Amino acid sequence: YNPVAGFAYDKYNSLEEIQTEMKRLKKEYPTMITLIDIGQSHENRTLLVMKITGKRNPLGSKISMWIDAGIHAREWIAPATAMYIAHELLLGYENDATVAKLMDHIDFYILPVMNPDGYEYSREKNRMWRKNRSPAKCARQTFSTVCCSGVDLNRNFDWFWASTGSSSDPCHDTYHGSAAFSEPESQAVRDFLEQNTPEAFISLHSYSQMWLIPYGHRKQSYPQDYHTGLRPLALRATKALYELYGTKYQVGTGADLMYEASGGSHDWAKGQLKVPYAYLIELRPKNTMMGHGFLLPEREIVPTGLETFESIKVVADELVAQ
Ligand code: ING
Ligand code: ZN
Repeated sequence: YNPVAGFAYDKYNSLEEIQTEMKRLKKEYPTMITLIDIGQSHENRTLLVMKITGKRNPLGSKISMWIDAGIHAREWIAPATAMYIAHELLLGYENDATVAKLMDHIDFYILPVMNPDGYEYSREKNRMWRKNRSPAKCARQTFSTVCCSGVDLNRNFDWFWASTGSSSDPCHDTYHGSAAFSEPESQAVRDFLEQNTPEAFISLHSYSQMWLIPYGHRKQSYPQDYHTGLRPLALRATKALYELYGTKYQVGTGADLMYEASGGSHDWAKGQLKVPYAYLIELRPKNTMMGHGFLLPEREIVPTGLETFESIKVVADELVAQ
């Protein structure tokens, strides 16, 4: 964080820089922002949610949209995009009547870094780290014992937990944990969302340029409103995204487009919490870029933020229209 220049929205920032900026925004927009501490990580970092809302409240009781990012440590574009969305909302309230209207009707809850320990570990120790930093668990092998840390938080939610595309081996990148919601980070998100269930739930990941709809745990498994609600809205959202810079997104379930994987937060949000619109967005880039899919250049942060914001507005608009 540069005290003179301020927060760099076009750079990858540390957790501390991100949370310092959230506190600064709260000072700048005291009536529009509430900071909510929803829990701690294994290593006692704060899971800090920023509630952003308009100053006028035409509906009385508001609808809400949840956006989380950084559930996977190495997907750095996700926290950067979450911060950019917050920035666009706050600036838009003064300068853009469409954004102002959305904010007067909707409470936006943004958790920019859901896995703060993993995020810092990927910055300091291992750029390709994916999981959280839960203390090492040991597994006996034929001639030795191997101990590994970390649980894949996007396999730790209670939706067909431990059934597909996840591992019971603590050394694997998709280790699902010892039980559903075994981790403080997933528990905190569950507890908060059970008390504050939103009308839309969006989890930001990278990479692949895909807009994923529940359910991801099995091929050809869809909520009953998949064809009437979830998919048509996803197509409209990705069309708006495309119109800004021509960035193409595929739309479908993770199981149909990639692989089956159970315990995902978007599946749990739809299946268990009954959030009407639950999605997982795989941001830029499209391809591995010769093994560097997670290393999206910083010059793409702002364009990714802007095009993603176009799609978020479509979802928000649908909530208001209903
Ligand atoms: N991708 C998601 C993952 O958790 C996913 C996508 C979810 C695919 C559920 C299929 C089913 O594996 C990332 N970014 O890890
Ligand atoms: Zn991910």
